[in-house]
Amino acid sequence: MSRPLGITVSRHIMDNQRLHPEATGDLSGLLNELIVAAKTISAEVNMAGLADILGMSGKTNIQGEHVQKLDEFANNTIKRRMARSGYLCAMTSEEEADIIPVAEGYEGKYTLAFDPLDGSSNIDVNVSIGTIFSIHHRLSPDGGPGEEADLLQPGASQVAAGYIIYGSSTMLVFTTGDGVHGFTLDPSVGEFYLSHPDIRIPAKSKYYSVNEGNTNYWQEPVRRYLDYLKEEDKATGRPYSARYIGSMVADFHRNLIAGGIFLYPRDSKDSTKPYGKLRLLYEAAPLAFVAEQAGGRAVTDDGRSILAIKPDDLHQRVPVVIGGSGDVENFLNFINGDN
Ligand code: AHM
Ligand code: MG
Repeated sequence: MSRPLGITVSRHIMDNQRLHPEATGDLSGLLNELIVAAKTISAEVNMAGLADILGMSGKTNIQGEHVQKLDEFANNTIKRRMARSGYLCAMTSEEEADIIPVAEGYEGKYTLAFDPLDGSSNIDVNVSIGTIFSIHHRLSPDGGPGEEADLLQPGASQVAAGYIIYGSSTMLVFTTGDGVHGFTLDPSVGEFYLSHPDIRIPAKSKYYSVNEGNTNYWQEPVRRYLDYLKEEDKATGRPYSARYIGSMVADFHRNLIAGGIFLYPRDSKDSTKPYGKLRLLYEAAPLAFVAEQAGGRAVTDDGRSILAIKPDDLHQRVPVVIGGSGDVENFLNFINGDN
């Protein structure tokens, strides 16, 4: 069977670099390293069920190697590959409490925040999971190791962000600030090909994604908004439909392509605290950047722009409302008391 001569992700990255004569190639190099890590994780995710069987004891696989938990494997794969890439000065991961240093002598000018395998409750049940990443320029002078302050930057200053979804196929979706592009992995040749150029999230949809089991913990305007979604729409004669996978990457990806709004509101009644479950640096901010680059919006459950929030902590949580511009606008009408 002959293969289509598609645009590979490396070609896309190089073409993009040519549009920026001032570029040194470091960002392109960084993205390419990350893509190699993603392919490694994708291969392991696809082997997940099998590795368990082959491992039997849960300790060793057929090659006699240690069988790691997938999220641990994903974390180590990214951390080890990126530590000697020469492009980063520091990293932070959902799996690690402290800042992750890079190897001495390999310090570069960017930082990386990542969630190695988001949707961990879905790992063992064969449901889509994903890796999320966020890249910033370092703030400290080039040369030595990075500091926590280099990572604690608002989402608005991200240089690139995106995710890899391990679903019925593996897809990479990312932005460097010039729109959002999606690439599908052809596993037989190990290449990501451009499959979804210039993705635009539909402004208004008929779908919402939220864990409604938490309804009683939400603030009143959020509850009223959910009631509204379940009312019959005058135009269609139908209410919104619920779609909740429980992996943010998968829920977000579905909404990005098909339209929809995703919510993870705070589950505290204390409106002075920015609670919620999702983490700002490596879950909310990167997906907010992707959403806004695709024409959508991302706000907190009290209407603040997610990209504008300056983090105080590497693992800070933030309530998230993210989706098409019209859908989020509608949500804001409830928060602002216009509905
Ligand atoms: P994780 O990073 O530990 O996997 O947790 C984040 C995940 C998101 O992917 C998802 O949106 C959310 O947790 C689901 O939470 P819940 O089970 O409370 O609905
Ligand atoms: Mg996560």
